[in-house]
Amino acid sequence: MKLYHSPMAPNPDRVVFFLRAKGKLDQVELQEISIMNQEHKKEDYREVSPFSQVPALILDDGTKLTESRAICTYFEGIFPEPNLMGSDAKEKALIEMWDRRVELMFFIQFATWFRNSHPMMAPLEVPQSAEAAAKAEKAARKMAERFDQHLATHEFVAADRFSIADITLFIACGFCRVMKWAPHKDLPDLGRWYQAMAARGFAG
Ligand SMILES: N[C@@H](CCC(=O)N[C@@H](CS)C(=O)NCC(=O)O)C(=O)O
Repeated sequence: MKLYHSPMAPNPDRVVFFLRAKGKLDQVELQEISIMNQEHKKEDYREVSPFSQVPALILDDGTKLTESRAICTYFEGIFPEPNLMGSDAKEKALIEMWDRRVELMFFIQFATWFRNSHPMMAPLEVPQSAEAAAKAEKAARKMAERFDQHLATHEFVAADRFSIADITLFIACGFCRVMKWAPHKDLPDLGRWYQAMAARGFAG
């Protein structure tokens, strides 16, 4: 199995942190792809990932998985312990619900803000749109407040135990640094949860 990843990029980190939380990072061959050097746009990588995105996992039989959550689902199947995606129907649904909220309502909003406003992203997001950035920033900030409220009464994001939803939110909060924003420093309950997650060591 070969995992193409880019350290510090959030979607590849999601997979790497997930594997580390399972204690299985040594079970895959890792290959780094530099997004800033546009290695992901080269012809040979396009054969690995048709949308030129990282991460990508190539299985030993040649199957290509190129969505971070799908890659995590595969690892959950082959490395079932510790369980990070739910062990019964209700838990699976709760964890998926929260993980999708983090991804769709927070992380993607933040990424839209970042990609449409940061000069470093200009070559990748053509054309950048100030209007899209402003709308997405508002949505991301609002969602961070909602997570803060949720975490005031919950130790974990989903299902009252550590799961992929915690990993996804942890990465999203950390990635906010690229816009000089640290939601976990602004918001107290998000901050308490973030420190507890950092102490678990899955981020390396
Ligand atoms: N839905 C994909 C998104 C992957 C994605 O957007 N990866 C980013 C890095 S975090 C990327 O490859 N960006 C390159 C580009 O946009 O040109 C997943 O979750 O795997």
